Amino acid sequence: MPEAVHLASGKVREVYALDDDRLQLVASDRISTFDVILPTPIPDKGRVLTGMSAFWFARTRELVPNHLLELGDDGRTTICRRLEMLPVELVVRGYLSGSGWVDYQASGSVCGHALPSGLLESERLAEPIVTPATKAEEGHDLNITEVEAARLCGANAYAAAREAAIALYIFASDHAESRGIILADTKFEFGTDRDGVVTLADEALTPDSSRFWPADTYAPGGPQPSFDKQYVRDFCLSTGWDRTYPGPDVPVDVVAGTRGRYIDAFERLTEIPFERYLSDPKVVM
Ligand code: PZK
Repeated sequence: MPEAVHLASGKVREVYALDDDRLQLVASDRISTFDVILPTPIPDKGRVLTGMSAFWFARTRELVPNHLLELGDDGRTTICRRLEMLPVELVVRGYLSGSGWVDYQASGSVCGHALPSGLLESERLAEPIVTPATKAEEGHDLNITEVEAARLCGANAYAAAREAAIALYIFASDHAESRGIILADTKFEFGTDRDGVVTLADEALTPDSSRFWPADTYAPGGPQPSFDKQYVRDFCLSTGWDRTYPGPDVPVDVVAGTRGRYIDAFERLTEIPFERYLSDPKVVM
């Protein structure tokens, strides 16, 4: 293998260039809660997310072109096509939660989408909306309107990305719902390839880029528990932690419970035993 050149670090992932055309994304086992990386990793979390993302890329490749080329044998490495990234991310929201709920309460709309009055927190929307955001290097992404996003990306590229994002959300949320998981919202990043084709990139439809809620306890009118992170969030808050850096060390039982939730999400969504993924990551493709 030629030397991989480190390009960028995310909070929980690293990007390396393999050559002019290919990148390598490596997912760590780090976990963030309330936007703080905890000192204790969750074993196999990076593999779960890498495998889940590759599963969706493989199943949606006819719907939307994507950057996936190969998975590494370590299960945490994605080899992908190098694209020209669009300067915005696209969040598709099927439910009213997070910053969408905050903005709706303040203004009755979310990123320029006027919504009916009287909606509850976590309520399902009549149809999914696309709420773009600019990618902030540090701190929080800034929500923008679709008009602003079209100006930043070019109208044609933005239109293609928004249609792709909605199609992906409908496909994945239908699939997840049939397996007992609500995909409340999810963030996509797109790029253009050498021919100008808008192409799905980054990781997609994972718990780190989405809100996954257990369907069996769904109850609009308040916040919903996160399918994967709720144990670790509840533990962190139970220590009296003030949500600033550094977070608390996580005890072994909370680590094990959280790891189990990630693996449960993987197995429910893919219908592939996680042990099979570990012995051959390409089984998801
Ligand atoms: C690209 N990031 C975000 C930051 C990460 C990921 N296919 C691509 N082509 C060109 N650039 C990127 C991609 C992808 N995916 C994505 N940075 C560059 C990012 C930090 C860690 F894993």
